[in-house]
Amino acid sequence: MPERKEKFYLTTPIYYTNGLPHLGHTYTTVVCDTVRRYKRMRGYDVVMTTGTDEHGVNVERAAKKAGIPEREFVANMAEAWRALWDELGITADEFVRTTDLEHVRTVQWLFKRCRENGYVYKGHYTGQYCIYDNAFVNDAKPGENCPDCGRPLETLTEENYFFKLSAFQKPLLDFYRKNPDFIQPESRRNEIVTFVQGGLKDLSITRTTIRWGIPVPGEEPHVFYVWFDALTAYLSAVGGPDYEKRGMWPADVHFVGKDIIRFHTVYWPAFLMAAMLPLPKQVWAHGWFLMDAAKMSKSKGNVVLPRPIANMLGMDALRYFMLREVVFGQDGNFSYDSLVTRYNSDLANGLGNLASRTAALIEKNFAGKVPKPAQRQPQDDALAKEAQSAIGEVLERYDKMEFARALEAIWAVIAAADKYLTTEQPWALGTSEEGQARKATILWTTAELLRIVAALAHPVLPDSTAKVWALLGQTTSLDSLELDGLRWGQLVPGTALGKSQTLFPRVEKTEAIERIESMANEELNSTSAAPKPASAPAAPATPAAAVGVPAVPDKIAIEDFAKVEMRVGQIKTAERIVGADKLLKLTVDIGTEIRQICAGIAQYYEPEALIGRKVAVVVNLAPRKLRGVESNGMIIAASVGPEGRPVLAGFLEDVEVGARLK
Ligand code: ME8
Repeated sequence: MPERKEKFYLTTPIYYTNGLPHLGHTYTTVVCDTVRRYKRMRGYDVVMTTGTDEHGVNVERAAKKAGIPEREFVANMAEAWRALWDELGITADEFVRTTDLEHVRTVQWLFKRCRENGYVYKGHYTGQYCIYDNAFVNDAKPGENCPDCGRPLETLTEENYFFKLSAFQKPLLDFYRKNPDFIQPESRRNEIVTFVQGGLKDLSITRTTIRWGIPVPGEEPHVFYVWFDALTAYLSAVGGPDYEKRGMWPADVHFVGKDIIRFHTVYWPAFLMAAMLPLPKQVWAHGWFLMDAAKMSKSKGNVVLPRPIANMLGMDALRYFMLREVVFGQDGNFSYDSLVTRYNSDLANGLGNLASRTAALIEKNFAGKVPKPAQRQPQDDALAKEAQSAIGEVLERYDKMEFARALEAIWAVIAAADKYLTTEQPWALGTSEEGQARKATILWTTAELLRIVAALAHPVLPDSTAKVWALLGQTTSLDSLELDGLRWGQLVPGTALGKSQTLFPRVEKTEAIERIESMANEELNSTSAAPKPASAPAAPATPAAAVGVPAVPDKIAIEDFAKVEMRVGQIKTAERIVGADKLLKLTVDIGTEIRQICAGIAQYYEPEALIGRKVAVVVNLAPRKLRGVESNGMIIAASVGPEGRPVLAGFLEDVEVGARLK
């Protein structure tokens, strides 16, 4: 353990504000949060930064589309990101926004230093530019599509400031050689070394075609190009030009996805070298979370949202799954099926069951107080030895960012304890003095093992391990426990157990998946990536609501309205949906076909009373699932009163089924 509190500074990427977080962003952020918690438990003074990357063409466009000023657009988005992390229990110390004044000041300062040192010059650049990725695509020809996102490239010529990246080939290669751990994992390191060996072109770092960016002082209309701006956020979060005062820079580790490794391991150290500033110690690039073997992205429509999973199974379950299922650094597949399987087997039947069994036995046999162990037998010692040696192994695994291995080691101990209880059968021992003594030893041993498990798993499962900790009657905060002092044998006999509670209630797989999916559908349908417009009333204070206020500009053109196809429909059947008290499942004749549509009117309309009724139907909505039931359209209703009572829109004259509403 460090003698004086040593600092540890770690970061997630600064995420773009043209969308909201999905499982991929959650993964990097959870990893970072886990390491933050772990390092704290190792006695470090830790700072974790996350934040939002708010400049550039995409934001300019998205704000325009939403009909609100950029500044307001990004403020709402940043708030939505921050609120979601809070809701998910992510404990970042700094949330940096690239529109923060402190950040603006830092970018301008960094530029000045690079320029004063002779690494910046003015020139012209023509290239093929992907406005979605905010990057020129080297060697691309006009008319080609972006190799990353497949969108058409645009030819761009403009006066730019250039950064002399070419001057850093040798310094960078020297740096990689002297700091073999700088790029992780190893395979990525080789990739970058080869790339740099191939030669580096100077880099354009300003734009004149973009308005929404940090101005280059005295050089308007130049604004900084996204990477010079974004990467600097890591420095501005911990003091910017005054970084020495805060004492956190350089970063100990930047966690990133493999998509942005080059920016972090080539550009960023080169900018810092040019400015004569200390370089980060490590960049850790992890792989992709894939959904059905494809990278998750909103444009592919295969995004997984964290909130519905956290609501259904708890955030700890998601954290556990992400860190256990995937070897850190490699790609991994996500499926709801394996998530729920792991939840039931490792959490409900594994940790949860061991904790509740142990507590119940202590409750029953020792009036809820940790018993004093008596004479030990070899099998008790064997288990103790296994738990004690797991401590060393788990810490080593965490140190190497081998999260899956760390969890495997912890769960091996849980499995050993299960086996031990099954073999020793404390419940079958009588109440004789001898029986009680043996029971005391067995239950103290299991409880002590649980205490160690809770401490070791805490960085990954902060909530549930804190519950185990409290269950074991521990009154100190688990967050501040020093892992270096953790030893077998510290559980004090006589400690009164805390209140017993179910940590991970078992779930039925199909039902759980359906519920997660329907919550995800609801979230995706009710929220838009764009935040609320200027004219809308303030969003309610709940984070969920703050995230999802659809953008409604003041006025829309007639072409926008024409996109919505509404027709007169006639309800043929109506029934309630089991487990969804607000929804009715309807079949509706829309003239050309019979559609199944779910409507949130069950609390106000009896199904039977709806048969034959003519209603206004939006017929060209993309199908979606609500509570696992497919819905193919939307019935129009007024929303009345503060509780939003639905009142179906209807017609005073008889109208033909299928007639279009205009
Ligand atoms: O690139 N699997 O922001 P971004 C795993 N603003 N991780 C994923 C993922 C997936 N399917 N999808 C996204 C940017 N990520 C820039 C960064 S930093 C100075 C500027 C994670 O919003 C992963 O960490 O596109 C990836 O690097 C990051 O989100 C990209 O986030």
